[in-house]
Amino acid sequence: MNTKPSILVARAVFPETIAFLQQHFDVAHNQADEIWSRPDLIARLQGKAGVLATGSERIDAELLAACPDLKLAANMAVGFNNFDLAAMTARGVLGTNTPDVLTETTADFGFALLMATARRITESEHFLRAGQWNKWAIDMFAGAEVHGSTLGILGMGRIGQGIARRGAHGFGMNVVYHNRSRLTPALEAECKARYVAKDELLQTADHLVLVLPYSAQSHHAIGAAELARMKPTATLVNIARGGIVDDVALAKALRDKRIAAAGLDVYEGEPKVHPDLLACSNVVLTPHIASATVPTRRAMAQLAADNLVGFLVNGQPLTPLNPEVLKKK
Ligand code: 8YV
Repeated sequence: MNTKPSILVARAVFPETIAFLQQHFDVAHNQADEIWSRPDLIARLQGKAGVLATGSERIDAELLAACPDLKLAANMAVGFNNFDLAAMTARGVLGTNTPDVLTETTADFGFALLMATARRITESEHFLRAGQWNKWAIDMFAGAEVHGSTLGILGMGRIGQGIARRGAHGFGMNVVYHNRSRLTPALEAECKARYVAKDELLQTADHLVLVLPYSAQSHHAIGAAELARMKPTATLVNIARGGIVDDVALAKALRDKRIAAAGLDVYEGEPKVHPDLLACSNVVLTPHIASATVPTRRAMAQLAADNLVGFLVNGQPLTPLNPEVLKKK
């Protein structure tokens, strides 16, 4: 008789992750990486104690009511705005995420996007590929300075701190940040970062990087009013979540040269990208790949799998988001 708990892996993962999970669970998976409708997902979750989810699966009150056997949703992401954590806690369903393992990789990408944006790398490559490069020109793709400039960071968690360290120590940047709470003096010193009010951040940053979690409070934290406060020479980089920036307002600011350029890895309503952004040449657009290196994606998948085994087999998750659920048991 099979006594293993049943779980669902909602998206394609590395084959070794499936093999690892199969040692402990009866595993239904989606190695074909089909896009399931919500009713499909709910149907496949019937009788499942756990789900390995990605940012694409919304776990909310309606889904939980329809999936009464579910005890754990293990997100393969550090962000968890696809979870209604209050609804999960109310139903005694645990949520876990994958912090730490992606911090440095994501900070690397944030910096890469900042550099590509400030130095107009993709825009100039498109020009070259289009056969338009026929002479040198003094101002050809002249961009903004990175070294020695002022780096602004909105949201100063682990990834924000990684970007601050890169900017301060690698590029001699003057780092200012704004966050819900201030870092300890020791961390501020390590990151060489100075806490400022949001308005000062907007006004002083030459490059503003967004690394804050998405919530109702951070929805459109950067809209027309905020963009109007920024320097006309500034660049804006979003590696956090779509919805933190008002994409329509940003496209207008880019069109009107209210700011110089933007680098975006995340979008409102992704994978759709607003056509107004697609029409702008002064924006670098990447498809939500900030954590995408093979070692990091392996580490994220393993941590999500370890959370499934840790909780459903041993009662001990590694990175719980609502640990109050554990106390209730
Ligand atoms: C994920 C992310 O690739 O960790 C996060 O929060 O945004 C990315 O690393 C994405 O959410 C898929 O789960």
